[in-house]
Amino acid sequence: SAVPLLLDRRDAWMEVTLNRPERLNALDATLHGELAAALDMAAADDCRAVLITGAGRGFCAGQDLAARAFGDQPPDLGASLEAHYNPLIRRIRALRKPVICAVNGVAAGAGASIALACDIVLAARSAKFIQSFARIGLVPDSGGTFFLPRLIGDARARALMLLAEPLPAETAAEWGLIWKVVDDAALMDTARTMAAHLATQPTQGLALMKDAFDASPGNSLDDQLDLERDLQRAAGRTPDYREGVSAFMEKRPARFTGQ
Ligand code: T3D
Repeated sequence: SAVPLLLDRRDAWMEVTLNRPERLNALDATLHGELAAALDMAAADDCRAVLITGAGRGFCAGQDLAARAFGDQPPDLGASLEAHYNPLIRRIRALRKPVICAVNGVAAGAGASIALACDIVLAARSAKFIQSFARIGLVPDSGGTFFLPRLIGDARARALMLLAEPLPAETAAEWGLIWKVVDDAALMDTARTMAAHLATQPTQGLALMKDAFDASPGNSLDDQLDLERDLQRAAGRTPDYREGVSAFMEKRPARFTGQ
């Protein structure tokens, strides 16, 4: 399709749609460029939540392998990760607002890793997650070997990656890989309702919460307690905290500004 990425600014949140449906939204250099620009825009914009999804029957089939047909020289995939995949994952993780992923269909290779990098993953009941790297002789990338064992444990993560077997969305939810499975027809409504809700919430506090989760895997309990102290100090200084307490005391809904 002509436009490989669709960007839709809704009320207070942004919807990003991978749009190469004929290739199951596989990533080529152009799509990578557009995705980077879109995420930079989402970061700079005053929107308060981001929703990432895919057009058509797939979410994302990872690297576009048609762009990898090589002659005498093998491509430098390290350079590709440096240039595209690592910055993409870092951009998603660095967003100071909640990121929802609506996995509308198959998520394979780096496509699965992109979903796992998001804060809350919803998947259509028909969706599948495939750690397809082993099928083509590669290693999982885009943070897959970081996220997967942390989410579902080493035994399941290793087997999924070594076997490259598809994991149905229902099992992914049972295992704690994702937040919830939703009927296919209800996926986008559910995801958009969630994005709209999160966009009314105390955005700074949510961003600080993400900082706590990001640091947790590498921290001792003592370090994490110290970090929670620092983050809580910052949260306690936000106008939204003041509003949250006032609203509670006045028995009315809070009107958070995201500040
Ligand atoms: O290279 C680097 O920079 C290193 C970074 C690597 C990161 C990675 O993501 S490596 C992993 C790359 N991805 C894959 O290996 C997945 C390849 N795709 C598949 O295995 C299958 O397509 C799926 C299991 C995802 C879905 O299968 P199915 O049967 O539902 O669909 P299909 O018929 O295979 O695909 C539909 C079309 O999309 C088809 O085109 P056609 O025949 O209708 O013209 C297929 O070729 C195309 N397509 C699907 N995935 C890719 C793709 N074209 C290019 N690249 C793809 N990754």
